[in-house]
Parts: sequence; structure tokens; C-alpha cells
Amino acid sequence: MRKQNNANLGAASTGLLVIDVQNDFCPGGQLAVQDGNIVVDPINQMIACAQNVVATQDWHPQGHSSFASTHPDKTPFEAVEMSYGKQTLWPDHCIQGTNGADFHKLLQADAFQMIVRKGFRQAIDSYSAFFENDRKTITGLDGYLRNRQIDRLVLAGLATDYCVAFSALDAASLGYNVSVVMPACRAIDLEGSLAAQIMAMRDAGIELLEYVPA
Ligand code: VGL
Ligand code: ZN
Repeated sequence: MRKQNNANLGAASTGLLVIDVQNDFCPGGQLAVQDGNIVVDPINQMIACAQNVVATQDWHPQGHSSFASTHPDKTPFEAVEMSYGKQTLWPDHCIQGTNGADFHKLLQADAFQMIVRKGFRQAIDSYSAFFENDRKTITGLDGYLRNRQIDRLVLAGLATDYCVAFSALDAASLGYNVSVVMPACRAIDLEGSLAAQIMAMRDAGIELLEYVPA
């Protein structure tokens, strides 16, 4: 059985991983997650307590293959078959260098020690902070965390059922002790994806915290 995590954010071996808290995932954005902005305050509280803080930033080129607009006759939230398997299509979002790709303006982004950009390859989407959607291409985050001797991760951000869950599941499979701070996450919830990913995270031994740790 996986050891339970007390999510002590101040520990040298613990990393806070802030996932995709970007304007396009917040109300008014191109792929707005309901109440996405609500995560900013609890995440800032955790940043203030954490010794190690890493963030991800969804970072797509124009005409990215995950955009419905790139595919003739496709609409957002439909799926297509890509070379690496099934891919959900999204509205254009988090385009490199745009306001939509920026972190939420109230997020304490100055505290980020490392920012992992993902989804920058035209032909591959990336939900996870560790592996792109082909499940082979690596982002380099695992090497960075290993080098820094961080072996426990506390995750929060957007969206619970996509980038947060994919990152948490990959982290657990890579051997990290993983907690997800549910009050500091919000979901897209497409066709039961939230319930399915909560089950998958529980099955993987990931601790789902219902409070904001210090
Ligand atoms: C995300 C869909 C597409 C996320 C990113 O951050 O959860 N979801 N790109
Ligand atoms: Zn994206």
C-alpha cells in the first residue's frame, strides 16, 4: 500500500505542482472551466507555504492539432483519431504569447521556480506534465524533480479531470507520492470524465485532499 501523504508543503522533498492556471481556463476564457478562477486563492495560500513550486502552462501554436478549428467539419468536444490514438478536440485556447495563455493575473506566478510548457508540438497534445498524449514524448519534468530530490507532489489547478488527473496519474506511476488538493481544482467534466478520473486517481493510490494543506 502506498504511504499516505501528510502533504507538508514546507518539506524539502515536497513539490507543489500548479497546473494550467491560465486565463483561457478561467471564466471569460476560450476553454473556460466553471469557477476556474476559484482555485487562485487556495493555490496562493499553498505557494506561500511551499519550499518547491513548479507550474505547467498549456502552450499551443496556432492551428494546433487539438483545436477543432484545425479539422474540417469538426466541432469542439468531438473526438478524432490521431496517429497516437483518440484525441478530444477543443476550442482554440492557450495560444503561445496570447493573453489567454498567460497565468491568471492574481496568481503568485513570481514564485514559480520552473515552468513546464506543454502542447507546443503541432501534432501532439499534452495533458500531463510528464508525458504528452502519445504517452511516449517526455516533458523533462521527471528528470528535473529527480535532480532536485523531490519525491512527493501536491497538485492543484485546472482542469481536475484532464491536466491535473493526467499529471497526478503519471506522477504516481513514476513512483512519486501524490496528493491532489480538490478545493484548489476545478473540472471540465465531459461525459462523466470527472467521476472516472476520481476513480482512477483513487485506484492509483493518489490522496485526494478535501482541505487546503499548509
Ligand atoms: C486542458 C484541455 C485541453 C487542461 C488543456 O489544462 O486540463 N484541457 N488543454
Ligand atoms: Zn490545451
